[in-house]
Amino acid sequence: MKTSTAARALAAALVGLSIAGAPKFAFADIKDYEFQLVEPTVQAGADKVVSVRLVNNKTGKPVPDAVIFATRLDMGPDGMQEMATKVTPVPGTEPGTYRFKANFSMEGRWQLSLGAKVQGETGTVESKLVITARK
Ligand SMILES: [Cu+2]
Repeated sequence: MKTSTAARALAAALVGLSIAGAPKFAFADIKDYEFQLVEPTVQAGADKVVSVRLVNNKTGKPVPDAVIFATRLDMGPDGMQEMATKVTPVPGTEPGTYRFKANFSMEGRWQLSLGAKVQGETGTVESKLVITARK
C-alpha cells in the first residue's frame, strides 16, 4: 500500500515535470505569425490579384510553404457581410508571398479572412485583412 502511494506520487511528479518542461521544446508560437497585405488597395473589377505576405514577427522573415485552408472575402467592413465573393489562389511570385484572385465587384472595403497552417507549428494562423477597392 505504501509503495503504490509512493509510486503514484512519483508518477504525478513526473507528469508535473513534463508539463513544466514542455514550453522549452516548443518553437515559435503560432501567434508570432501574421499575414500582411503587400498593397492595401486594389482596383475594383473582375479578376484582381491580392498579394499577402506571411511573416514571423519574431524574426521578421517571410514564411514559405504555409498551407492555406480557409479564405473568405466579403464587404463586412462596409456593413455588407453578405456580399461575399469567391477567392482563388494563384501561384506566388516569391517565397512567403501568397496571392489570390477575386472579383472586387464594388468599390469600398473588403475583408480577406485567412486560415493557415505553418510547417512545424501546431495551431493555425488566422488573419483578417482589410483591402480597399478603388475606382
Ligand atoms: Cu458591397
